Amino acid sequence: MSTNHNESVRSLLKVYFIMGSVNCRKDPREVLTEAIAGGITLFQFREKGVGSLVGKAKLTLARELQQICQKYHIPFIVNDDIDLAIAVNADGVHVGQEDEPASSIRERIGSHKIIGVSAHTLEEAQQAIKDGAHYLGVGPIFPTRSKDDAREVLGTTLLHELRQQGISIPLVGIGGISIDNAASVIAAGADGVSVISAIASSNSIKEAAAVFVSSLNNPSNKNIRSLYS
Ligand code: TZP
Ligand code: MG
Repeated sequence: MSTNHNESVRSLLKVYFIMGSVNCRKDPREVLTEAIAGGITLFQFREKGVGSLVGKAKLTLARELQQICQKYHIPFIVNDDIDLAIAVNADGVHVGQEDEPASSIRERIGSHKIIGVSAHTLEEAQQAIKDGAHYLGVGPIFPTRSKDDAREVLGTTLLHELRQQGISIPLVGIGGISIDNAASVIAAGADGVSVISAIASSNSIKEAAAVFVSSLNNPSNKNIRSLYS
């Protein structure tokens, strides 16, 4: 896919679903298929944490999830594992501050692939932009149980600050985002929300995704708490 246009990445970030096998209460293939049916706009394969798949099993799941994404024209992003992204010819990668800089990743994966970088400060954001990131993931916005080594909770302050400083790159908020607080993330300046558990742990994956989509398209929509009980 072409990433020459900031705007195409911006619209892909709206409801950015992230998961790996450990985040799923049922078959990840089913979870992804239902989330796509609910209207997610982008998918990131993040196979991390205790009990996560490695080696061939990880590669196989990546390929299967990628095929589902391809069938429904949802770009497939790989978290951290650049070699895996290259092996499967993913649409892009997402990396953290501990990982390789975007500039050297671009040389390895090619200029037409999406590169997302996590940023926790203004300085990290400015550096990632210099290095050629297409979008920034900002968080954790709220407390999260989905990341063992999560940094300090930021609230929506950094999103505001980045926009106030004139940063116009696509931004997505991450960490503890639910239907109840998603609108505040957008109001602070994000183009979309990255979500693991509020979709993957829902009793009804498709409806959960659809509620995010409709609430972000129409922030006055009522929340549907029953999906998470
Ligand atoms: N990076 C910052 S917070 C987080 C990641 C990967 C986890 C987000 O998961 P959840 O369940 O949506 O809080
Ligand atoms: Mg990382």
